[in-house]
Amino acid sequence: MTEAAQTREERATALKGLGTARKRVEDVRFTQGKGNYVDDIKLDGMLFGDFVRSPYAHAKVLSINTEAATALPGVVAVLTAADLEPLGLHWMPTLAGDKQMVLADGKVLFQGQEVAFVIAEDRYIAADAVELVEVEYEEQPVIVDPFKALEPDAPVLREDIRDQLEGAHGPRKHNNHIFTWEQGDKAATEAVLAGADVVAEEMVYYHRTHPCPLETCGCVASMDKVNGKLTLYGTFQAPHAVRTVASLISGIAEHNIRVISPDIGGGFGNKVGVYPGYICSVVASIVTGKPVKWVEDRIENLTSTAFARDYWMKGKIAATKDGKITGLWCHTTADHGAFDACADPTKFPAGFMNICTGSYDIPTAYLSVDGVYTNKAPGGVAYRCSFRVTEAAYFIERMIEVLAIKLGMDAAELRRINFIRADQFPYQSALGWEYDSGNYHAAWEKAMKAVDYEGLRAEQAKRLEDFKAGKTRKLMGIGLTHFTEIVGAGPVKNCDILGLGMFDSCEIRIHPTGSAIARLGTISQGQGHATTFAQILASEIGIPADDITVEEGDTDTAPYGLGTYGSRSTPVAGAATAMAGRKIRAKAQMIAAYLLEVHDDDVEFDVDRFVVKGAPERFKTMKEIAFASYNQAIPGVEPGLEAVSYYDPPNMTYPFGAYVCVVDVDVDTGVTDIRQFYALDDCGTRINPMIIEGQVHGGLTEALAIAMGQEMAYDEIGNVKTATLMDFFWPSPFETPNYQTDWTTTPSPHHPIGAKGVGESPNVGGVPCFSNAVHDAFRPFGLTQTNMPHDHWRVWKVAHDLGL
Ligand code: PCD
Repeated sequence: MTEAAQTREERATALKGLGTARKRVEDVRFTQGKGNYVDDIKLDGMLFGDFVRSPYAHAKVLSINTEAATALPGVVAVLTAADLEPLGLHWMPTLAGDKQMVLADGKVLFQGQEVAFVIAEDRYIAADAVELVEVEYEEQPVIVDPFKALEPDAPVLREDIRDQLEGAHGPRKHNNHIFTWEQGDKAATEAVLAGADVVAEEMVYYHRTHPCPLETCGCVASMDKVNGKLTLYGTFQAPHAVRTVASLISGIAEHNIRVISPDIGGGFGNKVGVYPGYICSVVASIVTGKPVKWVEDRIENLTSTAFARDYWMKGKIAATKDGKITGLWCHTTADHGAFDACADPTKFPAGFMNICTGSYDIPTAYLSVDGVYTNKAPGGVAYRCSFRVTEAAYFIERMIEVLAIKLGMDAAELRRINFIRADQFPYQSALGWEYDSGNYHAAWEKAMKAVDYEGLRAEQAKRLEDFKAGKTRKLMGIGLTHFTEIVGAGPVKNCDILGLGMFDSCEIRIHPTGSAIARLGTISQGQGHATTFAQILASEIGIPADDITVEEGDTDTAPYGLGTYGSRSTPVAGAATAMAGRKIRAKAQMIAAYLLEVHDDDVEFDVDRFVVKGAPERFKTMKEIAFASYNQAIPGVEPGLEAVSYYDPPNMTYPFGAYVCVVDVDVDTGVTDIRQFYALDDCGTRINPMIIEGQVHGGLTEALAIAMGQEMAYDEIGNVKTATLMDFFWPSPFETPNYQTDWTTTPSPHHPIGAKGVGESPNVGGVPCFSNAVHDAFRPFGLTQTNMPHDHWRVWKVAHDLGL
């Protein structure tokens, strides 16, 4: 069909723009095994690095003997802290303003800590040489419990900062204390608690877990000594930030460093931070003059890279006797492990934990967080959550349930009467956020109707009767959650990492024949950015998504950006994409008007062209305009059609959702069967419904993992008990239930296309929903709170302890 014969709808469909379930362009290579991951990179003469790691959680390092290892044929060098010290690289700064040993400097502070780095001709020789390095340790008392860490006579973990009373986030009150962070009005909240009709109080623990991406962390460092250029390929979620940090700590000028994130096999926050492996690979490449590859194995990934959660959240929630919440109080003890390497914006040492008032109109609130050192791995990343939002959502959604129990109320009704109303947006929360938009009541009613909530409760009551009559040994639980996320860090005035403001970027070049390339400061790890960002542009500039290449992850070509995590790509880089598109469109409008010999204001954009107002037969398509821009552009106007946008969002976006989970719990075996899971998500304008559905499925499955079995467990001397996938629960299709997905659409008022993030939402809402379902099954027998993960043993134990 010729272009002229197409209807307006046909032209719009051909663009595959916003709202289209466009197939993922990335999957052509992924499904054929043609992805290009770090471990696929093979450079001439490349060497391999491998770590000697500490078997102890806390020990002095008395000596390191590398002789036998160095003597092994094929071994090129063995690096220890003593080798890095002259370069000032035996310690490195962390993202949280602390510092971390790159290689053990006199002592080790967690099991799996990096002690020496072996460089060899191949991976296997390196592994053999690791075994030959002899390290003499002297064991020290181990602390795995953050409360014990703060006891007056607790052993001092961080000798390097002993008696330093000032930390990166204010005063330290103990040698194992990192910071105190306070938000809200303490006195007012305490007054509300003191005068309330009802106060429910609970300790809510969100256990330590790990993002555990399918592909572990790794890099290839290649120092070209002739040209003075360092190329660093790696599994980086924030390639530009890595370049800047690499320049600052190595002294190599930033223009001489090129960082490339190739395809990444899942990030989930694990690949935001900087690890000793990167530093050691760079040093090794500089020392040997050859490229050096380092790729972790699974045990290394689980035991030494960024963990998630480990928050002890003590809560008090006050309400009137008919259930109107009047105040919320929370004190969190945050176990940050041996070094404070949490990846949070600088001003937020406990991330966005202050979103813990959730979806509710809570007039008065107070939050304090104490960060504590223990003998565990450092990290503290937002595992599919925007900087501790998952902890916050779990906390408030458990506290709502606890309050419902105390009030003897239905938990759905308690939520309903406390939701922020649609007419209250933009809503100012008691802990300092301005929620951009929402319609919680509408989402909730839709969810309740979809699952036939009343019907479920009736069925549950009948089941309970049968249970009590001895006719069944299975209880039924109904889990509810209404969550509010905060994603899209963030306004530069509030959010920075190491002083780098958290804006993001997009640069577009339209080629003469009307196709285009867009480059962004973000980096996909499986999310499908090459598919969705092209869709945003297609709708903005009228060029089919199929004709737009989206490129990310090469700092030599992409505009500076802060990377992909915290569901920030759509809210920030997605906005930059739309804004850059609008710049293109503005210039295209001038060119079209010039070519059509009318005033700029007399043409209007229509899907894929500019038409003369009132004369639709007179138009110039974007294809024609693109060509003209390289040829007969307006006299005095520079040729070409390019634009760049660096977008500093005015606010974050606040996606939300209403989830319901139905579980059958076998009290004799502790086996849980997720019968139904309904997830309604509102992420504002939806770019690609199919990708959103995939994101929700993935996030819910990670939520299932966390709530029902996944944990980083330590014994009392700091041994990691879950260091392999035999012990660390990773759900397969066998354990994964069916998900019913649904949506409402409440656009963000400040985002150019009204979109909010969605990638993390299902994890943030999913964890409390699964957990609430298990708790709900036992509610009639007096259970108010039990710790996740709800694996079979723990569930059986709850039933057993309740005398069932
Ligand atoms: N979207 C649409 N629409 C809307 C929104 C969104 O469509 N409205 C889509 C987009 O475009 C993309 C996705 O979806 O594609 C997502 O998005 P977002 O939300 O914005 O996000 P981003 O930024 O992109 O990403 C991030 C996220 C996160 S954060 C995480 S964890 C995870 C998620 O993402 N990760 C991952 N998802 C995923 N997927 C995959 N496949 N892989 C991975 O790795 Mo963090 O903080 O890092 O923890």
